[in-house]
Amino acid sequence: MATYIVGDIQGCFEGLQKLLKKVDFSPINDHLIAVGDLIGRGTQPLETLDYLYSLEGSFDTVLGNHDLNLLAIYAGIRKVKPNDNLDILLTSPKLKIFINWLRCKPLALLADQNTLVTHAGLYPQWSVKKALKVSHEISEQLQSKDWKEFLVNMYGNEPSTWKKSLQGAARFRFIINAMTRMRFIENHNELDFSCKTSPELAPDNLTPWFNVMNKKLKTNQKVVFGHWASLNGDTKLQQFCGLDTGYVWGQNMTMQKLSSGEICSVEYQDLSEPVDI
Ligand SMILES: [Mn+2]
Repeated sequence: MATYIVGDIQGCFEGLQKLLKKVDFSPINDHLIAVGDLIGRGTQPLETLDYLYSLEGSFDTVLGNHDLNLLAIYAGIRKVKPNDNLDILLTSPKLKIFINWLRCKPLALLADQNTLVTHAGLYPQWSVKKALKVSHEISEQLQSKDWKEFLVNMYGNEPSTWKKSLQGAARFRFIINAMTRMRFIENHNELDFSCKTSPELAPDNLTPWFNVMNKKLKTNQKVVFGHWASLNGDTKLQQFCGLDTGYVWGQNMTMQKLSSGEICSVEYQDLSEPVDI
């Protein structure tokens, strides 16, 4: 039995299948964990959710910004954009099943005792335990009967800094932003959402979240995350493993075997291009 953690799938079902085949994934014996953004921009969101849902107890995921966006579209809060490529999913009779299934997924989970999985990463002022605790606060809201009203207040970039005293919509918004949208930190603890480049190309005042000292993270703990395609998985630090390698942008889809840390990738193949025979 092996556990694999897969980077952003973003509705790229063919890529996911190629990757699972490459590691000889067995839904009966193995376990798959996703870093979120199961759908979003890729052309096969329905096939992707259908397959992952069918894995039942062999699959876990955290929620990414695109997954939350789907919930917001379903709730009537967000309008669907053409490049979301969600039409086929939004008109599926199975949509409600997938929505209720996603509402039960957390923002953070433990893949093993020392490995935290979140979509964007771990806010430098939080311990692993704290991330799990605040993730639970959001799950309570997403699973409540008022979940649609809750999502109305999800969008926005403020507050940019965590305070224990944050309450209500501001508190929830910060938690969701830190877990699903974070890349760079400014002035030690402020979330920045303006920059999406690789760290090398970023302005000097911005620091990747994993390069900000986290005094609460123990040396034997690891964080596995996605979301940041232009980082291409390269944190240069053993403790932080980025798995979004931009498959939906024509690059690679990447998976890590949890027990060994071994990385496996497949390259994007444009299915609309003619194949040489
Ligand atoms: Mn994302």
